[in-house]
Amino acid sequence: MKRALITGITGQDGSYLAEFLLEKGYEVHGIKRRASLFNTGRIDHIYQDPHNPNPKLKLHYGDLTDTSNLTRILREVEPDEVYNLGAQSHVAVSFEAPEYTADVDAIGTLRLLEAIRFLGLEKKTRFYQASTSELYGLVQEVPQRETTPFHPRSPYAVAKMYAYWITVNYREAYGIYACNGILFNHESPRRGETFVTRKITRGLANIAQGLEDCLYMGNIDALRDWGHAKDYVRMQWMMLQQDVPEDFVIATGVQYSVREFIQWSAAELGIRLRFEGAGVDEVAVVDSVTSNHAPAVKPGQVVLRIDPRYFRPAEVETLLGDPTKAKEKLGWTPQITAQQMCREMVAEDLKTARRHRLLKEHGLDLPVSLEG
Ligand code: NDP
Ligand code: GDR
Repeated sequence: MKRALITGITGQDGSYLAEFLLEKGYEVHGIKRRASLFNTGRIDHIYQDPHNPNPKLKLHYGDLTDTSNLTRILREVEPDEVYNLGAQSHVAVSFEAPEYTADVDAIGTLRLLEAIRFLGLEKKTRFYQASTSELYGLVQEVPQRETTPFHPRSPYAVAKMYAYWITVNYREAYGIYACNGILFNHESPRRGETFVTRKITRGLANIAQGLEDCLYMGNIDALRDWGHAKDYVRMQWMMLQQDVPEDFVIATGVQYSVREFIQWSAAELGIRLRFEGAGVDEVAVVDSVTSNHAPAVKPGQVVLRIDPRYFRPAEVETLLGDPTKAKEKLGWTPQITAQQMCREMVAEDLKTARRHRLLKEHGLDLPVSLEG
């Protein structure tokens, strides 16, 4: 039986990857951070009681900033495969916490690779690094592929650029089977609530149910190549099953704007929107409501405004990936379109919003965080 270690197992991708590897018969180990609240909501459904004599999923307390902890866990687990998904993964937050982001995302990757080397696991342990389309930043070529030059535009992307190259370096210098997956944006109902797609689907579902009044957004003309996290974790595993380690772009090859994603989400709720005004004064107004998903919404209501707080000091305006190499060499193609994913996300957020509305109607109010 193969053993895998996942950093970031409590995150969006970590949870889908853990499910995927368990189904493949792996023993899965994950690193979770100590927090003052439970932070395992995304993996509770696959959690196994530690009193079980032979659990297939084991969690270890740890942190990518803690070298001795990472080294001890690697020594105990001796994994066949390490998936380094742990990161301070929010681009906007990285402008506010640049040093921490570098420590976790850049040096954290070095710590893991160096621990593999220090423990003499170079020939046993395969390493996957969660690299990102943010490396392309100010794009030099359209669409972006493995050979497109990098121009990172945030402390997050600069930290991930170090992680990318240290992964390549340990492959070249020490013969470690180490690969970068250069993944374009991927989402799901488990996406963190402050990333743009989930902020939109959750925010509009809450507005539809009367739990919030208005959604405040940043640059809604940004263009992204959005896929589904389920499709992308399959590819993370495939990359570690080859004879020779290589880096791959993972994308759908189709691009949409944040504005389009807003329109789709509203349409799923039976709301037709029209945009009025320009720049920071632009708003989205309800044109009509055609379903019972949105009982709290009325024509003429302003449901979205622009708030410059959500603009970034340096923006990545457009990203579009070319997944040809992944298709040709690994036979990978994404199965879920951005529109299908949007439908799934809205449906899940609407379910939650309905539950919250019912609780509220019965005097059992739950706080709905407006932070985005
Ligand atoms: P999430 O933000 O959902 O998950 C990040 C994970 O990292 C969480 O488990 C988080 O723990 C953990 N983490 C954060 N800081 C530390 C730390 N100091 N030590 C250990 N663990 C830590 O990200 P995603 O699942 O979306 O992304 C997975 C990886 O892929 C990330 O590295 C991200 O940068 C990268 N990526 C993501 C893309 C996407 O579109 N989703 C695209 C390209 C790359 P906790 O739950 O406690 O916060
Ligand atoms: P991104 O994802 O920065 O691409 O990084 P995010 O969803 O945060 O932003 C996408 C685009 O939407 C614009 N935007 C807003 N973004 C947020 N979060 N909130 C807003 O209110 C808002 N309004 C407009 C952004 O400016 C941006 O252009 C994600 C993360 O998962 C990274 O970890 C990963 O590496 C990259 O995708 C690929």
